[in-house]
Amino acid sequence: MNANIVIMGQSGNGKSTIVNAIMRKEVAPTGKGTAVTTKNQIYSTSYRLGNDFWSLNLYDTVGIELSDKITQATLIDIEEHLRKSQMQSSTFDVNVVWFCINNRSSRFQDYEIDLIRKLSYEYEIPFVIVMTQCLDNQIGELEKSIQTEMPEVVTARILAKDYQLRGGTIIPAYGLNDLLRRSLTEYNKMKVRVLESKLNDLQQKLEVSEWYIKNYEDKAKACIEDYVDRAGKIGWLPGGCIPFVHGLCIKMVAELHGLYGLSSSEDFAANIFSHIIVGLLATPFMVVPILSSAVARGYVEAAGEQYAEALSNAVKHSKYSELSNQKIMTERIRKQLNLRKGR
Ligand SMILES: Nc1nc2c(ncn2[C@@H]2O[C@H](COP(=O)(O)OP(=O)(O)OP(=O)(O)O)[C@@H](O)[C@H]2O)c(=O)[nH]1
Ligand SMILES: [Mg+2]
Repeated sequence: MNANIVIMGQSGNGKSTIVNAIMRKEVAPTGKGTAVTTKNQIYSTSYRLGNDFWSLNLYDTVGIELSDKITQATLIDIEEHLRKSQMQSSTFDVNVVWFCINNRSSRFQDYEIDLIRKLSYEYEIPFVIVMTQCLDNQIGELEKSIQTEMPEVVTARILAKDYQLRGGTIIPAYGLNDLLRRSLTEYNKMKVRVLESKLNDLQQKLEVSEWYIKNYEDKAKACIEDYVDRAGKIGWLPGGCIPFVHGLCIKMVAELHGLYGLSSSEDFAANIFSHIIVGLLATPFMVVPILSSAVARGYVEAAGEQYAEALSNAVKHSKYSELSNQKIMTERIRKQLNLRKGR
């Protein structure tokens, strides 16, 4: 089984040190100062995990820095590498990115979040955020905020090489084997997390689709027909029974809301109905003192159709994520109804 691990992150946070620790040899240059690694490079080795032997390809990359030409070139290279790894992979292969962040740095840069999102969404490759140079195993503020910002991404803490404190005390390296084991064995779980979060994100961004609206419209039509039938059964009514027809319309409006997946109470429907629909359709009522069955039917039908059309248009101009926001949706429906008033 193969595992392609891309090790990336800002300069100096210990990417090459990780490579050397896994290779058990000083193959990659490391050191203080910026940009020690000047070229992206693959190091291959084999690694035993239980009864399995993995052939590891570690891709040590040039440190990324904000608005740097080298960064652009590095990113293009990394993207190319990810694309190739994806294409050449068998189903059992692991492709994972270890995004290194120095545990001692104070914050996670916005561009780093964007980069992780972009690369993981584009290539569907799981990311592990590796907190490097962790002298103790306590979760810090930085790691907590990363977990909040990107709950789909796994974080890990490591010290890739023994660390000597000023007094001479040595903190032994830890975490790297665990990181490897998790990356290799929990890979499929991580992948599912990436896909789920991608789907969720897409849904948030997506405009409500045509077929979804069509489905609403069909249901709305049936609902309106039902209310029109009920209105038809009223028979001859004196003008004083107009509130009864209004009551029917309010119930219909509330039901239409429900059918469009929007929340609403009858109070809300009454409010929107009396303020807007009555303004649209009041004229026939005012001139016909005795309500015939046909007039009642016509009234309910017109109100229902106008309202359903306004709902459809409001939903059409919304994103999935907005449908549950009553405030936004009410505003949109009002706008649509007001447009009809002018017609
Ligand atoms: N003791 C100890 N030193 C570390 C560790 N990680 C990084 N360092 C030190 O930090 C410095 C930078 O580490 P590198 O591995 O060269 O960092 P890099 O991310 O490859 O840096 P660039 O190649 O410039 O992007 C070196 O002096 C390392 O020895 C660690 O886990 N333990
Ligand atoms: Mg390096």
